[in-house]
Amino acid sequence: MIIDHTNKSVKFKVVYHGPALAGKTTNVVQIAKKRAQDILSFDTKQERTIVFDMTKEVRQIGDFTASFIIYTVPGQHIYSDIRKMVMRGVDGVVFVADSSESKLKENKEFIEILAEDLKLYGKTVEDTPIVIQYNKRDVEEALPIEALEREVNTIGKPSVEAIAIEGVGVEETLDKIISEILERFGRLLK
Ligand SMILES: Nc1nc2c(ncn2[C@@H]2O[C@H](COP(=O)(O)OP(=O)(O)OP(=O)(O)O)[C@@H](O)[C@H]2O)c(=O)[nH]1
Ligand SMILES: [Mg+2]
Repeated sequence: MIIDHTNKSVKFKVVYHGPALAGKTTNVVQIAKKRAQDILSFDTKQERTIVFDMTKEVRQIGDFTASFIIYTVPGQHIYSDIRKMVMRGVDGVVFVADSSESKLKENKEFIEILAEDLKLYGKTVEDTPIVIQYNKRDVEEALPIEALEREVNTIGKPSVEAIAIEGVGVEETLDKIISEILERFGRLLK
């Protein structure tokens, strides 16, 4: 978080985390597209993220202009150093889970990885605004939400259903993480 009193602005860093191919980049592309914004992407020829993607959302909150700089991490394990680097200074996390039954193990593993990545910077899952997005609700092998809540959301965070490729749930997820971040920010100011 960066607060600039002179310009009455505050900047927050939002990171889309989660396993490879879950749909993190798809979310950020949809967000950028809706705002007719450019997206800064670093990916391989197969469109796998190797560094991060980045876009931003700006909202007026009272006197303050709040900017939310949005990043994705690469989900592939070979890029774990980059993933950790992107997590530096994070204010809020969207954990994108793939709803497919075959991805359950990976989702669960990644919840642990998220906890470790936060710990690197002295943060905890409990104290960090986190929203879980159950993406790919359209696939045939999508697990019921109750099963995902029980198996993946072991950290008891708010969750949103999505079909990011169609833009479904993308804005709702972003709104949710922004409100979680602002709520925490409000508490810090008290
Ligand atoms: N069926 C379906 N496919 C989706 C959905 N969202 C994303 N995809 C597809 O899933 C694949 C991976 O999406 P990405 O957004 O690149 O995944 P990522 O999480 O950024 O992956 P990494 O960068 O490797 O970590 C792409 O082929 C997307 O088109 C969805 O809601 N439903
Ligand atoms: Mg990606």
